[in-house]
Amino acid sequence: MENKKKIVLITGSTSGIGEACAYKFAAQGFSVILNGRDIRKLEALKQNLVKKYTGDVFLLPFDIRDRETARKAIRELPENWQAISILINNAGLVLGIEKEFEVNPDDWDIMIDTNIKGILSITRWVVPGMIARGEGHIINIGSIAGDAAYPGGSIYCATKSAVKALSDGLRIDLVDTPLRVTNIKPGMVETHFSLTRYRGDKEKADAVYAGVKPLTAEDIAETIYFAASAPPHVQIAEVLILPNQQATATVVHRKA
Ligand code: 8X3
Repeated sequence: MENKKKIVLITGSTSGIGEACAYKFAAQGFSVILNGRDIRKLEALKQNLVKKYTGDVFLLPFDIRDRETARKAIRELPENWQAISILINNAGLVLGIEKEFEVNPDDWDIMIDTNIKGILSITRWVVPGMIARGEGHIINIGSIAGDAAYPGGSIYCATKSAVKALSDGLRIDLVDTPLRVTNIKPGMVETHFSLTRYRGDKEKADAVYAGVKPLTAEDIAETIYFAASAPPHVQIAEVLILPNQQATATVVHRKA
């Protein structure tokens, strides 16, 4: 059966911004391809989406660091799932707050391979099809961390700086096509982000948001949907989105 609805592929969709995008786009009538590492979480998300929106959901369970699996998974999508209109490169993470010269090299690899090479490989396998179909929008989740380094964030900030360069470079490479590229740069968003950074230490993770009303994953999904639903001649290149109490990555007003 031909898939008539527009298709969105979301990486890292089992939590946070990715999961909020899955709900938002399914609610708007999109067919959704969900990528993530945890098959049980993907199945649960699929069930909820189908129940709530009777939507079409296809699961792509793999780690985006696994380039060959990513290539095969995209290439072997069923025919009615191949015409991806929107790619949301969301999967990404931060580990630790050590100084640059103290970070465990294994953590460099996890952050660089996920946040940079993961985006590169999914983009590499999805964009040629978009060009052939003459339609597509690549939405990368960058960060305020890509605008300037901050203490304890050296490697993560470098990866998000790379996301900006990759988004700008891709926009240049696609300027003679109908495709669009958007870099979404959130500040503080309350998701698993800080819990992962502090390796499960909830007290430290909660302290990041103390006295602040942070953004929610849903706030970011709304912004992403706004960029995705803009008229075809409008390319929202970048959005820096912060809580009202945040001015820069390090200037935050905390209420007692
Ligand atoms: C998330 C924002 O400032 O915590 O990317 O790095 S920040």
